Formats: sequence, C-alpha cells, structure tokens
Amino acid sequence: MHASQAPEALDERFAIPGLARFEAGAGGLTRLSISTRHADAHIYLHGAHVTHHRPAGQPSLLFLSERSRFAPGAAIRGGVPIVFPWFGPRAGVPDHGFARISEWAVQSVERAGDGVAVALALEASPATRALWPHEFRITCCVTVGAALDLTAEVENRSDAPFTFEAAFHTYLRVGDVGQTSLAGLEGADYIDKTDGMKRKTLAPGPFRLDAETDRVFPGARGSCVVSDAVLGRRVVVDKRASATTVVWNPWNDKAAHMADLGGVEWRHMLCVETANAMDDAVTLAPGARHAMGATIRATPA
Ligand code: TA6
Repeated sequence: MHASQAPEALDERFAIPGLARFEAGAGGLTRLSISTRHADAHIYLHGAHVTHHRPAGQPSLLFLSERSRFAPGAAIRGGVPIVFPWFGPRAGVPDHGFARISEWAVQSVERAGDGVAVALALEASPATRALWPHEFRITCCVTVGAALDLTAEVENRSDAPFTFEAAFHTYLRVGDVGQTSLAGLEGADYIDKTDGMKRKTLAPGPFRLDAETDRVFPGARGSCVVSDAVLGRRVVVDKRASATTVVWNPWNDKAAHMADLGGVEWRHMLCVETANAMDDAVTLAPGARHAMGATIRATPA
C-alpha cells in the first residue's frame, strides 16, 4: 500500500468529521467508513468496492459473504464489484476484468445533502496495459444516502477507439432467494448461461428463482424490483445508460464449490447487475466518455 493510501494520510486529506473516515478494514485493506443519519456504508479502495450499505432501521441492502477474501489480487464476494473492461471469464486474464482487483485512488469525499459523495479513479498502468492495451481512466462516484447511487464513467484516453464491457455486479441481500420475486424483466429476451448460452424469452409474470440462475438480458434498460417476502421489503434497482441486466444466483450445488461462499449463504443473495455487456458492449471514440449509473433503494413491501 502506498503511504498516500494509508488511512491516516487519507483522513488528513479527505475525512469529514462525524460522517466519513478511513480505517483499516477486513484483511487490513483500507476502507472509507461512512455514517450518516440515513445510512452507513463501507467503500474499499480495493476495487472501489462498496461492501456495505445499511439504510437506517433496515437490514443492509447488500450481501457480503462471511468467507469473502480481502486480499490484493482477489475479488471480494459480495457488495458491488465493479466489472471492467470485460464481463465474465477470459482465458489467461482475471474473470470480470481487473478493475475489481485493482487499488483505486481517492479523488474526493464531499457532503451531498445529508449524505456523502465519494469519487475514486483507476487509470491505465503497466499492469493494466499488460492485460488490456488501452489508455483509459474510469471514475466511480458513490453517493451514500438512504439510497446507494453509483456512477462509473469511462474515458478513452488513447488515439484509437476501444470497446469495453462494464457492470455493477450488485449482490442484493435477501431474506431467502427462494421467497423473492423480481419484476421488470417480464417477456424480455435473455441469454441462459446455465443452458449453453441459448437465447430464450422470460415468461410473463413475476420472475422467481428455484435453481441456479445465470441470465444476461440484452437491451434491458428498465428498472428491476425485488420483492422480499422474508425481509418484508422491496429493493428497487434503477439504472442509467445501462443496456444489460444480469440476474445470478449459484444455488446450492455451485455454491458448495465456491470457497468464498459459505454454507447456505447463497440463500441470502441475489445478484441484479447493472451492465453493458455482450451484445451491449460500448465502443468509445478517442477522448469520448461513457457514464453508467445505478440507484439502489429499499421501500416497504
Ligand atoms: O454475473 C454472473 C456471473 O458472470 C456468473 O457467471 C458467475 O461467474 C458470477 O458472475 C460470479 O463471478 P465471479 O468471478 O465473481 O466468481
């Protein structure tokens, strides 16, 4: 860790007394701890990763595995991993890109109404160029209020176009994934990653999961609403400039083979991901920027 990224040095530059301070988090990784009247949250410099957002009087909006690794080079299991510049596995390079396993630099920590807005950035480096030969800067802005708002802006800093994929790989906390339903994708076409990438159409009516589910919905620009009968709430995922929605839960068999997902933790998570992936990959001209956003909030059932 660079001295400039140590909690003490960051506190001197960015802390807001009583609202936001840096601390050593899990695995000794530096995180920003935010506590406002509406919510509290944790954001790690590792991956610019929001691992926790708990609205006042509510259970956390986000799932975080008790067995998650917190180590350089390892993805955190839960919260909101930032997927960039590719989605999914690729031979010889990190799954879901390098953004979520890179150390991001704090740009600002500011009051935003009753909340706190944080900006972190990742730029091309010898390490990223070895994986993806393009000059870029990605800036993630996180606003913590009763809702959790995220924006990821990608800038092409090279003299040639490049194409990227990106996602907020959001792990929502649910009381029991078997007792939730998801609205907002009725009748939508999807790519079924559990069935040979076949293209199918979602049936009308609420989308309920009863087995391993890994579906990419291209061209899905609308909001999703997860109704959670156990926690007695609905979680709404609104999005901006995102053409892809992904829904994932590994279910019991696949979860049993995931070292960083314990026991029956899979029952308490549902990934509703805000993305531009596969058919919806984004091509940026030199000097251009593209900003994708998501707003996640809980409402009474
Ligand atoms: O978004 C769903 C997915 O692509 C699944 O196929 C599964 O691989 C999941 O992401 C988790 O990926 P990870 O690399 O974080 O284990």
